[in-house]
Amino acid sequence: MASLVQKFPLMVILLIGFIWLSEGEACTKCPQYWMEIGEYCYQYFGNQMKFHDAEGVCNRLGGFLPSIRNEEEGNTIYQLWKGLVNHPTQKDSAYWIGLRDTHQESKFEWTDGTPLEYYNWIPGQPDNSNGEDCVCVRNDGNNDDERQRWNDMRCDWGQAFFCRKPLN
Ligand SMILES: [Ca+2]
Ligand SMILES: [Ca+2]
Repeated sequence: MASLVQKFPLMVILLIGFIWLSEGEACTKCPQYWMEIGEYCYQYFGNQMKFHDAEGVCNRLGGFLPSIRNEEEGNTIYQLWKGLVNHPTQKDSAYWIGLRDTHQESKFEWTDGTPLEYYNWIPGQPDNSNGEDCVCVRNDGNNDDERQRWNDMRCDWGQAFFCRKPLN
């Protein structure tokens, strides 16, 4: 290596510069343990947590529980989840999304401030049964389209979740 440095000093300087630049570029990607999909970084937390605790974890990491703006986005998250768990057809075994009506009953809002313009409720939901104010994907149905529909449930129920933050 020493003789290489003597023979090709410029090459060594260029190589070091290239490594430095590549690492600089890595800062525009998702951090370690986050998955990059489209404009966002996702991290999955399989340990079940209450809704507000899960949202708190995401906030501390610079993100939110995911909002879902359209069918494609909902499906992206669902497919990601399905690829991560080993019981993908187990009913009720799904994940929180960042939707809740804790401020005013029946007025659902996304925690990240996204306007609520798309819904994918299970028929008959939300039913506010026993004061349900937080929304999850229920994983109940005969196919992927049905399993990624939403149910309001009690916020103090434990669920797995994703955190999401924008790629920047
Ligand atoms: Ca409610
Ligand atoms: Ca419900």
